[in-house]
Amino acid sequence: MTRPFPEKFLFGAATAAYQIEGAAFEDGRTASVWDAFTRVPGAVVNAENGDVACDHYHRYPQDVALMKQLGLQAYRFSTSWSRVRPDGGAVNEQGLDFYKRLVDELLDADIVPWLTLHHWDMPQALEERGGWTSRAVVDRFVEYALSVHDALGDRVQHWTTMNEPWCSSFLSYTAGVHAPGRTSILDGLLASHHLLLSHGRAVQALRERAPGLDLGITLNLTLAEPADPDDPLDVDAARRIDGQFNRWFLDPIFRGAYPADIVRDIREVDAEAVSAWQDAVQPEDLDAISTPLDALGINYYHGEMLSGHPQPGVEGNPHETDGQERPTASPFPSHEGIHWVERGLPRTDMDWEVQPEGLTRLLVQVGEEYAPGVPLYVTENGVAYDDVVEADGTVADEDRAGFLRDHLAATLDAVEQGADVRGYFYWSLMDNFEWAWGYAKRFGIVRVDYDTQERTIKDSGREYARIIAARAI
Ligand code: IFM
Repeated sequence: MTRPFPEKFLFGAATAAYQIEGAAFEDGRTASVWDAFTRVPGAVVNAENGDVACDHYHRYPQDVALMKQLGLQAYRFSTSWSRVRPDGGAVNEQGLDFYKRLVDELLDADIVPWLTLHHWDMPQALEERGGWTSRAVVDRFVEYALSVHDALGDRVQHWTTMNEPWCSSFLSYTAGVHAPGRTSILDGLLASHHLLLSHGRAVQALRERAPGLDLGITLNLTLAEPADPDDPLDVDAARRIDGQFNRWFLDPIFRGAYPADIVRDIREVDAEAVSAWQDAVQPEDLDAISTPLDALGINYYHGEMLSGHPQPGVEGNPHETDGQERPTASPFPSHEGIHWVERGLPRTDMDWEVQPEGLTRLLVQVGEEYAPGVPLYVTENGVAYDDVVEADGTVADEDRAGFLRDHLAATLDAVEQGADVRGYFYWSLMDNFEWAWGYAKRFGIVRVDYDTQERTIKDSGREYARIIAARAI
């Protein structure tokens, strides 16, 4: 029996500027934090970088044609701050022209452009002035947002301020796993606050200028479950991960306050950092951060099971990457006594568990507890597997096709349980630069041969095209 999707449900795919564009120093673009970080020895597998990536900057017409061939209704992409405002300074018209050409191409193909302003690639010049730990960056971000709106506001309806601020704060400034590679609890806390404040201020500025836009943010969320719901230590471990990963962002955005239990936990670890962070949070900041939204994007890759008891044979956690050879730290300021449990689920090439029903529960819970009345979108969900290219050039990735089907079905389950989910974007349209992993991990439904830049639609892409055409699973 096939199950239909709601009439207006949007099927799309997602990418991000640094991961696909290449042309890193063309037409006026200058370095972003990722151009700098990829030059740090041991930061990225095989010392790879996004200088060329998928060469999308030059090949975007071909890529939009592929989207059309797949039947995609929407395309989620990000603009590069360093292209639009090199070094965080004056507007670079040549940089904006690229996005005008891309959006025109999408609209000509009847594909809805879904624009993200920050997918982690802040100009390096701003990082050298403090980066996200500096309050001054908030005004720079709002200026940047408005200049992108100047160029595209007449043609783009859906605007996302930030992609996954947990990654651009704690993974980047506390764990040192992502650019700029700092390992400080205070820096992570400050970065998270300034990312959220920039989000809120940008929403206010864009809404004041153009009241009809759809404005939102994309958060990466997890489903943190205690191994034994009757064991207080397990319950507490799950509370702490849910708090540091999900609620640290959901609470200020939807409730206007940081979660007090997590502030208390982090104070136990680093009281000075918490005091300095509290000094940086001004009373009116939370009003801006909790400005009402038109959409919430949720990125879901996996859930996790936590325990307060040591788990022999289980090391690390699914939020760290072992792609790096340089020193890194835990992204969770309060991590002592938290243990991840091996529960026997299948795993991806990133070593992440495959748990589609977790997506259903997450969507229903977040919709009910945080965002009643706010449309939800799955803005990323996808999987890296080690693809095999057949002699005829095809990629028979039945594992990825299965992952896609199962997660689309899980999304539909959430809709049927009352969650207001309006769309799904597969990550990613094409194989690309997977941050600390370089090109070693392939998430695409389109294969990219990085030697020739040839694109090949994988079997998973064909499966997605069939589902989109049928609007049913
Ligand atoms: O590639 C990333 C993307 O940039 C942000 N979300 C997770 C993806 C897979 O790791």
